[in-house]
Amino acid sequence: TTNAAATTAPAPAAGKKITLGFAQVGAESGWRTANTKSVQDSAKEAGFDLKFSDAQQKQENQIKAIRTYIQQKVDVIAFSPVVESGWDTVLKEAKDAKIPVILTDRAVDSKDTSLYATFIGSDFVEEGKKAGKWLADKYKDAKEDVNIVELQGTTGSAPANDRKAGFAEEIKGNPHLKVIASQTGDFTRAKGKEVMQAFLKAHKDIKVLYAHNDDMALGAIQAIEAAGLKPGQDITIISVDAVKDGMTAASEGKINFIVECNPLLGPQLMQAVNDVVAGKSIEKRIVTKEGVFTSEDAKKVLADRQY
Ligand code: GZL
Repeated sequence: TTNAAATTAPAPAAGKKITLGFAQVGAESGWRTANTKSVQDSAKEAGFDLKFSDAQQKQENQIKAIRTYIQQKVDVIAFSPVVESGWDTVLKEAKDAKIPVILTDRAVDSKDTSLYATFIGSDFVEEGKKAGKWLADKYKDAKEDVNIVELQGTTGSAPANDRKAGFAEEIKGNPHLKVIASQTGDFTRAKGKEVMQAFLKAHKDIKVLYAHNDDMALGAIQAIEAAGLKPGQDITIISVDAVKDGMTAASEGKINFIVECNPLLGPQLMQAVNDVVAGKSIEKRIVTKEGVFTSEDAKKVLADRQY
């Protein structure tokens, strides 16, 4: 279902204070910072006791945090799985301990969907398709090859897998649109800059950069400018997230198209926590609403952006 992101967190549940254990991915990007703030602010507003951990993008740290929450007998566990695989064992431990689990932001590839109550987050394949469709439209009359380089998100993560697949799906109809290099920048500025430097050294004729998030695009822009090229002009740049710094670069014409990925999942998460604790049945999949922005669009909305 597509639910409009709830604007206010639910009122605190009557009686016992609900304890929520949240195992966050890390603090790798502007998007993650906004997502963490949304979870913390919404938990406070909902009157929940929030236990929060930062896994520094390591799966073993997230698994450790979930085990700690199980020992502490929290009411609900929520987390954003840093990668898609390897969760069944710890999710079964939570299920055996009768602690419901809510997935936010990223998905797991567990076949047993009884291991979690719901998955609240974006449709990353759709995001990749939006990016690919815009590029395919832009180059529908191309007469010669358009060389594309791709900065992938964290290897094995749902957003990296799905944004790559969705994009490839939309450009496959035009033989001139060629992805000549594709490598992970781990969703960070530093790595995005480093990999883009390598791309620029290896390829002289890059026309397009598709970055799976704004932070990698912003790092790549530093590399592109250091190479004496104009981002958004010599190299068309498409990115995902639409966080403040990305939208600022877009408003300056350095990023040409941004696909929004809404980090403000806090209110919907707290609503789901309340429903699960109250024993209500909830949708297995809650998709967040999000749009797209050209440079022109970004100029218009920049001042009003919440994150
Ligand atoms: C997407 C989220 C991704 C963002 C990145 O929902 O998991 O992780 O696109 C973040 O900025 O690091």
